[in-house]
Parts: sequence; structure tokens; C-alpha cells
Amino acid sequence: LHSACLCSRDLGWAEPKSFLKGLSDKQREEHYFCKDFIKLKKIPMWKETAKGLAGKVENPKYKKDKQLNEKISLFRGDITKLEVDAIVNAANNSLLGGGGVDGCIHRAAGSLLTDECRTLQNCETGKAKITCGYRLPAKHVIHTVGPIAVGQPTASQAAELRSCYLSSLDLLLEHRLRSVAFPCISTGVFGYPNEEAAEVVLATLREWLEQHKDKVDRLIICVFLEKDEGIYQERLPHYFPVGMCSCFSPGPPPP
Ligand code: AR6
Repeated sequence: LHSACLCSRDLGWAEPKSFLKGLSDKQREEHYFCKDFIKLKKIPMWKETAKGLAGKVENPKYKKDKQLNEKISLFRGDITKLEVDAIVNAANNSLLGGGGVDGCIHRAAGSLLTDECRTLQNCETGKAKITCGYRLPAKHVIHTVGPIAVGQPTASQAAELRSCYLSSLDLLLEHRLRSVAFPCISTGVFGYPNEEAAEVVLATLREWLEQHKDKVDRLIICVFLEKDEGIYQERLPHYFPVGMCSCFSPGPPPP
């Protein structure tokens, strides 16, 4: 098997998938759709990103946890360029591709991704399914389907959005993967308001990481729009505080 096999449908998807599985990280590189891919170690941890941002939060919702601040990242750019164990796709129920980030992922991975997706049948809203990443620098794609929201989201739409993240993380652990990048699920074509989505995402990731931090290296929030970057820069310090905040300082020693 050689790289041409990843561009043609002649062999189907299963054989190229097992071929890719057998390669080392270095060997996989020559099959990537792009040369300007980004390695995990080049993606700053939140503890580094936060240093460049002004102001500390007086009443964060959660305690400062140094370890968690090394496991979460805010990255702005194209998710298809990230060399991580898995990227998450904001798909639709058919899993057969579409516009937005879904279109970008299918184009970058190549037609074998769509062929494998066809065998998965459908995916319910809030659930997730995993495939190979084919020509992506990411080894796997986790496809999830967010809720469609028009106007203020209902509690059940918020629960579905939370479930997208949790179902994706379940698959991450099940497949023993250690790094994952999420796009801003549902906030594009599906209309979920960006600020409200960020609160759901941050609470979900913080609580999940508290339980599972030893099993993963990095959860990356991959934003594409400047607007989302601004929202996360403002909200992340409430969920992942970095500075020593007076409200959590130990106080004076006992007499
Ligand atoms: N990398 C990272 N994020 C991106 C990229 C990219 N290359 N391209 C767009 N985004 P959307 P949804 C951001 O609409 O709202 C599709 O047709 C984008 O700026 O892709 O869940 C599916 O097939 C936004 O912040 O997903 C479904 O039918 C975020 O990705 C429907 O859209 C999500 O926007 C799903 O809609």
C-alpha cells in the first residue's frame, strides 16, 4: 500500500485504515493532506495562554488547579491542521458531510472518510461515533451531532450540547486516546448562541477533567472565529483560574 491508496476508493476504506494504523507517527506524515500541520507540543497550554491576558477573576466558579491548566488549551485556527489523537466533527444526523467544519474535515480527510461514515448509518443528536482520520494529521475523527437551536436554548438543548462533549470524551477513553480538539459545536449553521454554548462547554470540560485528568494529555477548544476566541478568553478564567485569587488563598496561619 502507498499514499495513492488514500486518495482512491479502489480498495475501500478498511484496508487503508488498517494500513495507517500500522504506521509510526513519522511515517503517517507523508500521507497528510497538508504540510503545515501543527504538532500537539506547539499548541500552548491554557496556563501559558492565560499569562498574556489581562486581569484576574475575583470570584471564579472553580478552584485553581495547576494540573488542569496544563490539560486544557484554547487554540484559534483550522481544526483540520491539528496533529492530535482525535478531532471532533460537528456533523449532522446523516454523518455524510455538509458545510462548515464538517465540510472542511471531509475535504481534508478525503473520500474514504465519507465511505466509512456511510457504514455507520446515522447518529442521534447528542451521541458520537468514531472513524479513522485518513489524510488528516489527526488519527481519528469523532463525529457528533449538536442540537439545532433557534433563539434562547432550552434546558434539553443545553443537555444535548453537553452530551455531545461527554459522548466524544467517552469514545476518547474507550479508544485510549490522549488528545482531542473540539470545534464550537452547534454555534454555526445550527444556531446555538455562542456565549451560552461556551458556558456549557466549559462547565462540561472542567467537571470531566476533574474526574479523568490522568487519562488524557490535552483537551483543545479549537475556535475559528475571533468572536469565539474573545468569549473563551473572557470565560476560561472563570472555569480554569490561573492567578492566585484572594478568595481561595489559605488565609493566615493558625496562632
Ligand atoms: N476549523 C475549526 N472550526 C471551524 C472550521 C475549521 N476548519 N470551519 C468552521 N468552523 P458549523 P454546527 C467553526 O456550522 O453549527 C454542517 O453543514 C465555525 O466557525 O460547522 O454544529 C453539518 O453537516 C463554528 O464556530 O457546525 C451540519 O449540518 C463551528 O465550527 C451543521 O453544519 C461550528 O459551526 C452543523 O452545524
